[in-house]
Amino acid sequence: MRAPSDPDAAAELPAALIEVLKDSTEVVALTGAGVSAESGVPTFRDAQSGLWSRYRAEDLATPEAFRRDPALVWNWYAWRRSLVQAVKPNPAHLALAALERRISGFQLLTQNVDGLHRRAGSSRLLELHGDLFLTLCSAERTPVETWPEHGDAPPRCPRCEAPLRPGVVWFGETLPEPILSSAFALSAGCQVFLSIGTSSLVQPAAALPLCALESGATVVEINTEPTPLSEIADFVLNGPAGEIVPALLQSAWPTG
Ligand code: BJW
Repeated sequence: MRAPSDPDAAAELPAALIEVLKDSTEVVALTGAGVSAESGVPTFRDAQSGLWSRYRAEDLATPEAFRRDPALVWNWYAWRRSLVQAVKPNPAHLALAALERRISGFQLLTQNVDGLHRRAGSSRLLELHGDLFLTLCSAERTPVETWPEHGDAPPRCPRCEAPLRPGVVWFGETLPEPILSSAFALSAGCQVFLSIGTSSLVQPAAALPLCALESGATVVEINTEPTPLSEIADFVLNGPAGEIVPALLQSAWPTG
C-alpha cells in the first residue's frame, strides 16, 4: 500500500478481495492497538513515553503488578486515560462506524480499552478487554462511579474500602463470558473476518480469526507489520489502518 495521504490507495486493493466483500452481508472486524496508533495512542507493545519508559506494559497489566504496587498501576492507567481523552478517532475508527451503518450484519470486536470506537459512532461493539474509563471495586468487581477523593492512589471503594481498579482484563484474568461466547459465535458465523492492527499474539482474541477460517470465512489482515496470522490469512493488506480501512469501505461498500 502507499503512504496514508495517497488518494489512489483504493486502486491497489486486490480486485478478488473487493468481489468477495461486495457480496458479503455478515462481516466481523477485530481491532487492536494499531487501529488507534494514528490517533496518537501508543500501541500496547510500543515503548511507553517519558515517565513510563522504564516499564514494560506487559508488566503493569497484571493482577500481580496491582497487588505488588497498586499506586504504580493506578497512576499508569490515569496517565493513559488523560492521553486518550486528548486524542480523536481517526479515519479507521470512522470508516468502521460507517461500515456498521452500511451492512446490517456487521459486528465490531475490539481488544482496545480506549473507547475511540464508541466516540467514532460504533454501537454494535463488543469490548473484549474492558474499558479504561470504567472503575471497579477490586474486591467486589462491581462498577464504582464516585468515591471520596483523599488523594489516595488508588482511591478506596466507598462501600468496602477495597482499592479501586480499572475495569480492564489483565493477563491471567478471564474475559467476560457472555462477550467471549458472542465473539466466538459471531466469528464462526461470518462470511468475512477483518483483523485490523493487532499483533495476533494475545489469547483468546488471537483465536477468533482461526475460528472464522475454520468455519469457511474469508480472513483479511490489515497491519503495518507481519504477524502470526499473516501466514494463514486469505488476504494481507500491509499498511496503516487509517488508509486501508476507508479505502476498503469506499471500494466494496460505497454509499448509494
Ligand atoms: C498497526 C498500525 C497502524 C501499529 N495500522 N496496524 C493460550 C496460549 C498461550 C497463552 C495464553 C493462552 N490463553 C491465555 C494465555 C495467557 C495470556 C496470553 O495470551 N498471553 C500471550 C502474550 C501469550 N492471555 C490471557 O491471560 C487472557 N486471559 C485468559 O485467556 O484467561 C484464561 C487463561 C488465563 C491464564 C492461562 C490460561 C488461560 C487475558 C488477556 C488480556 C489482555 N489484556 C491486555 C491489557 C488490557 C488493559 C490495558 O490496555 O491495559 O490487552 S494485554 C494487551 O494486549 C491489551 C491488548 O488489547 C492486547 C492485544 O494487543 P494488540 O492490540 O495486539 O496490540 P500490540 O501492541 O501487541 O500490537 C499492535 C499491532 O498493530 C502490531 O501488530 C502493529 O504492527 C500494528 N500496527 N500501527 C495498522 N497504523
